Amino acid sequence: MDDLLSVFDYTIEESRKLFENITSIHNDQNLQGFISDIGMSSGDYLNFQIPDNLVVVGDLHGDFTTLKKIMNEINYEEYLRTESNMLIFLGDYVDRGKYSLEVLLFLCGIKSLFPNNMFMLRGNHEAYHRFPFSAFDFPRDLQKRFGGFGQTLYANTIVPFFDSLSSICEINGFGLLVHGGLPIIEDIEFFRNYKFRLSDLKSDEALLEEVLWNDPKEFTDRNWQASNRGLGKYFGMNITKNWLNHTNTKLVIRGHEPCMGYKFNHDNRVMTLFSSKDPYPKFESAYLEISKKQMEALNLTLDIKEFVHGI
Ligand SMILES: [Mn+2]
Repeated sequence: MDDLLSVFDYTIEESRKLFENITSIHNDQNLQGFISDIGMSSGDYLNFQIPDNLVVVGDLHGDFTTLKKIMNEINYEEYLRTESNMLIFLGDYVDRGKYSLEVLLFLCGIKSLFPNNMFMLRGNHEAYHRFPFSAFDFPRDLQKRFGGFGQTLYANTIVPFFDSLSSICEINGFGLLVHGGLPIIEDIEFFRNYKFRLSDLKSDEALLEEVLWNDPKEFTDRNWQASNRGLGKYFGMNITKNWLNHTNTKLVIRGHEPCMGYKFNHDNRVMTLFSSKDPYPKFESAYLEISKKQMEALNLTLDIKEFVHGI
């Protein structure tokens, strides 16, 4: 665990090198297609068979303390040494908490050691340069700490790193992992080639915005509604049912909304995980840890909350 804390001593140059290294790992993986025996990457879309074990962590928002606790609890080095164990983060690494840079550097450090079974998905806070919003302080934090070098680090190194992150991960027979939620798909023709459509969200900004910004809502009279957030939409139960029926998945696991660690929508078919505590004193944080057997046995009554750990 000492390694974990060394990110606090990184120079700006060491930080730049680590980000660039991970950006090139992501770009190689996206080009290469296959990541491991159980997975492939196609740009923004990752696709895996059910791994032996799966850990999913929700929004972190610069909360290094909670990240450290979760990594200690799962014993991440031991866990990731087995390549069929997967660790997936749902995005929103920066802003609000005190340690945005350290959270990013630590996650990049894990990725450099375990490139094939640790994945960071993109959150809306990793796409500010595409969809700007007011509560975005990260570049200002970097500028305060490092002056003009901080601005350069953000613009020249961190933005390309953010652009190299995939946005969607589908685990066949189990679930869809994404930061915000399901896009509003009402024409089922979409599902004929949905994997292809999801593989290049960077050139489909409307779809990317929804994936990063949408939230589930309990509608009975409509499929969707504009979001109060100003970006993205609220997606209703019909959108969820449609998606799950036309893909080989049982549920959606997403972050994006503060809650008491986790919450369910749409008859337990949409699970929200939130893993940030320090910047959100009124909420709780949690992560998911589930085995292959448990994923395979999961039925529609969804006993998945047994596998959620408060932290
Ligand atoms: Mn978010």
